[in-house]
Amino acid sequence: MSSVDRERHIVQPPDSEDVPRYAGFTTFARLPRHDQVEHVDVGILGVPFDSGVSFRPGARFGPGAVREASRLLQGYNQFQDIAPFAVQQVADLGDVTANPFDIVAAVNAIERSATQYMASGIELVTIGGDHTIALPLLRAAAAKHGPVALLHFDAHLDTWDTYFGAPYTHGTPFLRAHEEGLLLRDNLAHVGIRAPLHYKSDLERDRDIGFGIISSIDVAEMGVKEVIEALTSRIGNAPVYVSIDIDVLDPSHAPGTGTPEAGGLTSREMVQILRGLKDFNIVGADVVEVAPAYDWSQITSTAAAQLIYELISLFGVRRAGLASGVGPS
Ligand SMILES: [Mn+2]
Repeated sequence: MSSVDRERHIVQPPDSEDVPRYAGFTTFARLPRHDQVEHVDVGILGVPFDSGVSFRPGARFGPGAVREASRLLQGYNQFQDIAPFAVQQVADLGDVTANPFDIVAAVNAIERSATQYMASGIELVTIGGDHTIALPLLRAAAAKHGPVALLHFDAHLDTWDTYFGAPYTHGTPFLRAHEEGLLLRDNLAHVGIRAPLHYKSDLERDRDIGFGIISSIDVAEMGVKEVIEALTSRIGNAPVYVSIDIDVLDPSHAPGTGTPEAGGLTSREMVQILRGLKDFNIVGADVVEVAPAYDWSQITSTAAAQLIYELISLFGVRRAGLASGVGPS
């Protein structure tokens, strides 16, 4: 047991020297389930829902695929010098039951579930599901923290208004979130944007909401360090929700997704950017749009599992810092 485990017992994944990582029940990173622990600091929540997609369906199978790929993860993150499963109780909360035939009912169910978890003090990292689910997750975050900053990694803006008249889709969550007053105005950033748009006015609407854009080309030209600096100056200490659409990655790094776009980030760039967010006040996060039917050899779900591991590590770095009296700068 870790020395950081002060008063209560922290249940960690089984040691891979004792139980091979391909054996046993499948939870994220072989973590305990919610009902196997007394307390949860960071919860991994699945949302198998993809009724909001505009192109290839299949992200409803994302949580299962990402959990399966996450079996290979280990307990020590050398790049953050943190043992993310030892300094905090991380558990798999299972899946939200989201109605596949009624999007509004699904959105409300996700909101209810996330709100309860957050109210009980659990920091959520959610596995999608399509990007529709970011709206109810932002509602839950804003219910606890007030309007939040948003750091959004995606090939697409996701600030469109409607599709075929439908307001709740995977291309519209952040316009809805803005309309509902869930977002701060001056602390919104997209990273990795590159997809062709419907109209030039898509960019104007996006700018009116308050978003700044770091395109995938900007990432290549600026380099990761400069991207982190730009995000730090835009978001600062505001409570920030991090939403990662796996299609931010190039299709060579994430083929298993619903709306792939050429010219994206590498998984190395994406991991490196996340590692640079140590001083951010993250209040929740998701990784969405993994659609395993289009994946090859778990390329996409392996990347998604690693990104979730980095997010859990960020919570761990902050928690370890707070425990030792060294708060975020
Ligand atoms: Mn998206």
